Amino acid sequence: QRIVVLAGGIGGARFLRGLQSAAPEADITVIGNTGDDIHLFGLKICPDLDTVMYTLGGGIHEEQGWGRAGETFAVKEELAAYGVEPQWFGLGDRDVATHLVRTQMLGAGYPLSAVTEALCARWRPGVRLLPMTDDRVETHVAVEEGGERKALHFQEYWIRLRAGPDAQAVVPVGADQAEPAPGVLEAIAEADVVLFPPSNPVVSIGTILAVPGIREAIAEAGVPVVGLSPIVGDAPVRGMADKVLAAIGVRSTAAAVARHYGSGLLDGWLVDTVDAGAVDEVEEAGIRCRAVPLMMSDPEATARMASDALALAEEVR
Ligand code: GDP
Ligand code: FO1
Ligand code: CA
Repeated sequence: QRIVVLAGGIGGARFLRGLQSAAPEADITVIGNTGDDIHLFGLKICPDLDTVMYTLGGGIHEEQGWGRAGETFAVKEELAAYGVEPQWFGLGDRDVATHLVRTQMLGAGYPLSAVTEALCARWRPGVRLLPMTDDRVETHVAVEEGGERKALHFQEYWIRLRAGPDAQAVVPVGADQAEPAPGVLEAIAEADVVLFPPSNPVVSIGTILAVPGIREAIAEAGVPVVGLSPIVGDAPVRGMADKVLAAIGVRSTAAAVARHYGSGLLDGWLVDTVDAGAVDEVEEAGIRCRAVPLMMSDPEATARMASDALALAEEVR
């Protein structure tokens, strides 16, 4: 079975681990979000690709959900001693090696997709990990700070401001000019099922869908498209999905997120059992819906979520 998964960072990566254990024989292609990418200190950093690669490859800091296990921050401290900005970004020593290899290969002319494949040769994530695009896309968030409207890089909004101020707009800068990376459209066309893990609907999956051609390819693939809600009990399980959903005028409910994707894209949607009351609203929108436990509290619970998503895909096929 060929499964395509659109993934952000933590939510996507943890779900993928469950999917691998629920469907060990499946051939999984991950289309990763690169809108969170940032250039700092001359380095190209791809947080969501790295989160998927480290999580599936056994190098992730488990409790934190991002960055390397056993991380130290000598480089960050030395940079701070020079007084160079920004100091809000947690640049880990082990993680730096990944950014150095990536930046060096990009400088030598390799596209990000080839670089990601080279990094994965070490981590062996057990999936084919493709960036959504080889082109530069950076998500920016418009906020009002001190009476002034400014656009910040998503990482600055999330890490420095902890998503405190309301987001007035979210813009995947460069997405409209980007092309899907090699293999992305082919993987979608050859898929037996497409899954949306409980990743952020705006700055993870929304950004991937903003690359021209990807949304259309999914809608036209003619295979079940099933998603899992990242919103449980009218709030994100973690992160700032509520803030970025508000910026695009979508309420933070499991049903509102399903309707935002729409029946033109989604065939099936899983909500958590606490949101069982939302099932009718989702089905009225033309999307088959089931309520099942959606907390990725341990590997077994996560694997059950993946099985439930695959079962719903068979139901709507
Ligand atoms: P990020 O890039 O690291 O922010 O990760 P993703 O975009 O892949 O996923 C973030 C989303 O995952 C957030 O909106 C969370 O609400 C959601 N999430 C995290 N853990 C869980 C969980 O255990 N269950 C569900 N249903 N959603 C989760
Ligand atoms: N998240 C933080 O909250 N603080 C950090 O300093 C930080 C550094 C960082 C470095 C590399 C990386 O791959 C991820 C990192 N993250 C950090 C996580 C990242 O900001 C976000 O969780 C995702 O981009 C949100 O999708
Ligand atoms: Ca992300």
